[in-house]
Amino acid sequence: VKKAPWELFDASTRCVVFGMQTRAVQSMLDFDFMCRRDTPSVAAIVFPFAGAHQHQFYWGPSEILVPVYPSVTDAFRKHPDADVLVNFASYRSAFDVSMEAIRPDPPLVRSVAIIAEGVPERQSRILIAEAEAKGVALIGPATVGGIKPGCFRIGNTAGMIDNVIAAKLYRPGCVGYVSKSGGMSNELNNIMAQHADGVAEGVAIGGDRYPGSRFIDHLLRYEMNPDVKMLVLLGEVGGTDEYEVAAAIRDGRISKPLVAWCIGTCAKVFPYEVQFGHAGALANSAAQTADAKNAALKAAGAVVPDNFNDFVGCVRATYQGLLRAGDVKPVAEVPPRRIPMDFQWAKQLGIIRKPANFISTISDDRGEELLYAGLPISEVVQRDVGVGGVVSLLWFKRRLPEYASRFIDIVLVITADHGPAVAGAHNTIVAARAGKDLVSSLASGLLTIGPRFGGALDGAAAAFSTAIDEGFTPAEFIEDMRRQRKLIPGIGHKVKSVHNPDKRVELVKAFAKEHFRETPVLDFALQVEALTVKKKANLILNVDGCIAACFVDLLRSCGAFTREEADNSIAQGCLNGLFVLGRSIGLMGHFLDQKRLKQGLYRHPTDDISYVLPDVDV
Ligand code: Q5B
Repeated sequence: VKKAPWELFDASTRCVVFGMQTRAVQSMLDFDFMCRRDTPSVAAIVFPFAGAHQHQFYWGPSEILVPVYPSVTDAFRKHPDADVLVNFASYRSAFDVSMEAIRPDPPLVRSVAIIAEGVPERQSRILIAEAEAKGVALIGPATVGGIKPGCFRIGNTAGMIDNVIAAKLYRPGCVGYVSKSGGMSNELNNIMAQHADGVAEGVAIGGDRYPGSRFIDHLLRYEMNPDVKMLVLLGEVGGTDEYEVAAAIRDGRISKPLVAWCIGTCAKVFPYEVQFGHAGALANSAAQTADAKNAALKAAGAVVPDNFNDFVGCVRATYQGLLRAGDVKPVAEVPPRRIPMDFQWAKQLGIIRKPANFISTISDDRGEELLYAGLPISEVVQRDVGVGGVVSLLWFKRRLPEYASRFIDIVLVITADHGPAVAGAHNTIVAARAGKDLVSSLASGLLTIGPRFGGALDGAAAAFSTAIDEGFTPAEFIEDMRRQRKLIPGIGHKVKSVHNPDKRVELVKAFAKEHFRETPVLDFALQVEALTVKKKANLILNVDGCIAACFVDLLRSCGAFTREEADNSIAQGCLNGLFVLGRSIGLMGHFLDQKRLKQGLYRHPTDDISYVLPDVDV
């Protein structure tokens, strides 16, 4: 599409955005929709770190897909209607990315906006020379870009949608402005909407010492543009570009009324040269001071206030003058198309709510720091609460007394492994030798945990505590279980017995006796054991039963739980969880061991299987 020489952007302008800047792209599309553009201004995105794909965005209330390409060249070749590159590359790659669009002959673009700050000045100068040679307009580096109401918005220029609406940027006014930065542009957008009829086009050239385009370049474009009736320049201390503008007024190249102000007049109160926020905002000579430049602009015929407070009055007076002279017609107000508010933003503003599908009360990763039951992770580490402390935070949502966390640590240590022969380890080993991965082999072992192997803790806790609560004697309890034809969970072991005591059980018992306030459930379980071992020496209180009994005593007596909370936690299955957690360590050990040993597929020896088949009459 042929554009007038002063026109960088119009209502059909399409661009390619470099960088996966999804928020900026959505802002541009929202602006387009609001301005009633027919087509989205973003034709494509370039993201070198992913293959070609499509990314979903909103077009007003509906959804659209914007193609993503791995290179600038690909994107422009696929979208010949795009002639602007909005370059969000970092200062490290902004040069190469821009060059990819400018260097070809003919260039792939008519204009490039470079957002990055800190682009090396040497690279900026090469870019400027190359762009000039190819007739490509540069905006930036170190800028938000610019905006042409009703037509095109570069990236995040003009900020959030509410700001765009407040500054009436969805429809053109008659003011063409130039400034250095996004903040200064925002100020101007607002002033032009309130004290004139709004912005026709605004460009922030960027705060570097070597901007890709200068004030004069844009002001001369605006001078040629019949839709621009009034010019505004908001410069700053540093550099001499404002003198070129003054010269253009003097020699008649700029004839439209120009309101100008260079900020930084306060620099003179400092006893030394002040470097303001932008790289170029430093007066290296008397001529580069804001005062000198304001004086030169005023002398040339620009409308220059005495101070920034009067700037607004100058804008208003100049616009009113144009109105009175009939050079400007009042703008017909057209309401912008409504952009649906994003859910997240509306929620942040507190104007909508919706029931959550999930509720989590144990951890939160949304803030600056991960929280475990409200405790920042750095505190968890600093206080050295150990794995036992983390279990108490994530399982019980509270910090337990130090001895309780230590007890959990001990339980995890003693349940971590019991050799390769036990049911769970056996299955992990078989799975590992069948070529399965760590997670599958671990799962195979874990899925073996059940009421006979390692998963008797919950049952033991329920059985012993109910017996006590209901006032059974140990003998009555054993008889009751026998009558129900149930084995007592937590009693009995395949290899451990009175004659071959389980050291793990001794350790758990000793700790509980030393640290717990009281141990009624453990005492009851030991009285049961005293009776069962009379029947058979292996009917000892086993590791599951001992941990379970002690844990009920802990939850009920440590003071961190009400009785109801303690009983609920037990009923919810937290005790088997202790064995699962501890034994996972050993199961993974067995998996790694088998892999290290490069053990082949396991096949059970047939001489170890008794084949007893039914007799069938053939
Ligand atoms: N009898 C553990 O059985 C075992 C009885 C009982 C009353 C009982 C058995 C049992 C309950 C479940 C339990 C956790 C299967 C065990 C663990 C982790 C581990 C594992 C490891 C690790 C052992 C012989 C006679 C029979 C039975 C009677 C047996 N248990 N009576 N209550 N609980 N316990 N599991 O040796 O008259 O002759 O018919 O199921 O707590 O898993 O290391 O291996 O860290 O990995 O096969 O420590 O006790 O004995 O079944 O031949 O029974 O005693 O009725 O009486 P056994 P059985 P009768 S810890």
